[in-house]
Amino acid sequence: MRRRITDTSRYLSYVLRHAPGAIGLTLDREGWADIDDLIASARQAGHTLDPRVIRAVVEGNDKQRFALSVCGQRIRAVQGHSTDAVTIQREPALPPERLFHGTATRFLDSILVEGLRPGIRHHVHLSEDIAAAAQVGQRHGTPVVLTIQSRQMHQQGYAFYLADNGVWLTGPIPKTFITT
Ligand code: HQG
Repeated sequence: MRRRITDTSRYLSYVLRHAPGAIGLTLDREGWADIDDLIASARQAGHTLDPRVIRAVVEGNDKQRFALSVCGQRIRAVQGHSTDAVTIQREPALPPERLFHGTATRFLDSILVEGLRPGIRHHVHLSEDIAAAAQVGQRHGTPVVLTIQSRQMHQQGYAFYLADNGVWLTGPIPKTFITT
């Protein structure tokens, strides 16, 4: 079961965040997909999804990456999108004094010149705690955690959003707000 949960979680991340069109799935602007449509589109693309496994992925996910609608008929990724099909409307939020961004040492030179960029995603992702940021960085190589002066940015007009799973989101971060 664990293996199926991991596989399904990866697959859902791919189609719900990045490439719904790859399986002919339509998401609304808020990122929601009808679960029956999702299962049917996946099947046509040669991938079998089990509704019980989908539910287990949503409920058991370590990072709460996905959410079900109140009626239980729809599913979405709560953050991390790159697809242009989705623009989740979020209320701007007041960030804490500092937030943390985990990255890899090999990106440092570039980041300290260019600042942090969202890359293919819609936002730069930030964590409230250093350990969580270090785990994010580890995905890319030897991790390093950068400190972001988030309250100062906010005071200067930069918008911040808090995703339902506690990940902070913002736009590009100029280097002046970043310390190693
Ligand atoms: C780096 C995971 C060079 C940036 C995590 C990062 C997160 C630059 C990489 C979520 C740069 C992009 C997002 C610059 C940024 N020069 N490198 N100017 N600006 N970078 O995966 O933040 O497990 O798109 O530091 O938990 O690593 O998928 O972003 O290393 O919340 O749910 O470019 O993905 O969530 O990598 O991760 P990513 P991320 P899930």
